[in-house]
Amino acid sequence: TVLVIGACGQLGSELTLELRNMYGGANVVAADIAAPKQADLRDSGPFEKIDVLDVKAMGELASKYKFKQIYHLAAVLSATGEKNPKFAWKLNMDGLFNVLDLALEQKVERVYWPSSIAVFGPSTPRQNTPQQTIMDPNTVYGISKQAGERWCAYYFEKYGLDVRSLRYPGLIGYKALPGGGTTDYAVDIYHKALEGEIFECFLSENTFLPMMYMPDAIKATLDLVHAPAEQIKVRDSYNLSAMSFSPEEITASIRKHIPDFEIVYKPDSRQQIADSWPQSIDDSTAQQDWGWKPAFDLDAMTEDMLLNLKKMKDEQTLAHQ
Ligand code: VAH
Repeated sequence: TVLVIGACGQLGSELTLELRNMYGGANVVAADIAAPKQADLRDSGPFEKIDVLDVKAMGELASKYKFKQIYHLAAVLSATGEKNPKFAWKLNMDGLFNVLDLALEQKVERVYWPSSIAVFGPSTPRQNTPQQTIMDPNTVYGISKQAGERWCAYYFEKYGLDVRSLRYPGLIGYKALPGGGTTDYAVDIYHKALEGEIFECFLSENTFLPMMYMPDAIKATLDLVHAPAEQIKVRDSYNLSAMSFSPEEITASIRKHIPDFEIVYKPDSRQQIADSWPQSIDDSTAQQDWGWKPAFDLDAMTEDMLLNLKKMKDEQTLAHQ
């Protein structure tokens, strides 16, 4: 059985659905602090309401199902974390410790835990950021991801736990709305463009950030988890990349489909977070070690996002009639 913690989140909901396609719905347990709202997630397999900080409940869950793999995706993201630093640190770190210790106890074969480009900071080289480089994150989220990477490497080296990790760029998907990320303007922009609304962008027009379309992020995650252990040379977290773009560039891409789409730029506190992150990532180590190769560039993502968002909205309209 496979456990996905944080299964209702932006990444978790899509990863759970893909894992259920691969392993069968009944073999993938979705766990989160609140029940799923998405019908396909709710109706495709078992759900367990749980707080990853509740050690007792986590132990009972593991005894009930005997997990072979655990994907631990529950975390507070960058922007939200800055509003509640101590809670963000507690959830992100104690949640990880609970999962790592549980995995050791239950002899779980594989643990997956996401890191982020947020582990890099203002002194990190911002172009083609290397796999090994200076890391001075200045968000609680980034600090928790940097510390989390060190602990994952420690549990591998000291206890032999096969835990694997990717430093995701900003992730863009159409199924679940994101929660509190600095890159999430790039999801909201598609919804507003489709609704014919003017989009207020909280980053300035030339803010370049590493980004990835959700299908590529899901493929990278499953390719990494399923790669033979001897191919995995990086045990803190792999740099991962697909594209980099600015609000100006995603706007131009959208206008190829919706010519009169309008955007206004109103940078807020998230601008400082974005300015502390890399503008492009060198993921050659992931390419060499386990054959990573993205499929979607900006225009391919825009086309697929608008097509699927429109389909979802039409279905929702039909359902409400
Ligand atoms: C965030 N979407 O913005 C997340 C991600 C690289 C960004 O870590 O916090």
